[in-house]
Amino acid sequence: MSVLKALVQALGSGGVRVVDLTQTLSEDFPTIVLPPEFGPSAPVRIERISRYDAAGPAWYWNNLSFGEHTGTHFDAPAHWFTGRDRPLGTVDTLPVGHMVAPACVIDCSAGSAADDDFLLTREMVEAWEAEHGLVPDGAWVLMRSDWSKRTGADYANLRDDGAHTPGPDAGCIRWLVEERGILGFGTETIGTDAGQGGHFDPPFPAHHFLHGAGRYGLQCLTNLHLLPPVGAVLMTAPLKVHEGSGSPLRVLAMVEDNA
Ligand code: 23J
Ligand code: MN
Repeated sequence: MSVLKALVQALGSGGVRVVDLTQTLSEDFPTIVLPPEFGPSAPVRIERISRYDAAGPAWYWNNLSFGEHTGTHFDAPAHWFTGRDRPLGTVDTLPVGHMVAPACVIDCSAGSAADDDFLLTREMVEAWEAEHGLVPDGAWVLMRSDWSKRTGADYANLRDDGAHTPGPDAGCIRWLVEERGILGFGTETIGTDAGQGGHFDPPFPAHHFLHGAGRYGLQCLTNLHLLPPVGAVLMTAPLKVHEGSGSPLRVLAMVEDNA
């Protein structure tokens, strides 16, 4: 049987399920907060045009506005200075073949529950590999922190000295990019970098190394606890915005029940 016929059949029978890894884009979902000397991201705004009323008796629609890096969103290589000269580095030019790719899920939920500043290290990924096999070339690595289960101020977790959220350390993300050839790195938190990543060397190492190598980021993911450590396939198509550095998107995972 053809691969696509088999897939359609498995989707119909429930052998393959589609899991939504996307947070609802709403006005109260937290937006990244940078130090005040930097330009701020606009928040999400959903402005009613009409809803079966005088402004439109038979139709409902809204005007949307938001920063490119709001809600569950995609970071393109051009987002960071290290990726500024990458060919096909903006969301309108990305190779669409990269938008369907396998995912490895590393469970950091226990460490993240014990320490808001938990850092994923190369050694932890190597321990994961000893159990599940090497991270394959061209895969997403998703850091499960269960951060998506937090609500309100606990999600951004801002203190006087900035955000306190988990992420990869510099050596880990560099190694994943250079030695494992990952397609990208995804988190449940507001950044692909830890909340304190601006103080790392180099600053924001996930942005630095991923985008410098033409790789991608995903942030504000949810439902990572529903994915197996290996075997899920992600569909990640950002909006085709002219020269966009990233965009909110729907992130879907296909998961095989008896994988
Ligand atoms: C701009 C500046 C620093 C960071 C970010 C954006 C993000 O985390 C993002 O959403 O890409 S760290
Ligand atoms: Mn971003």
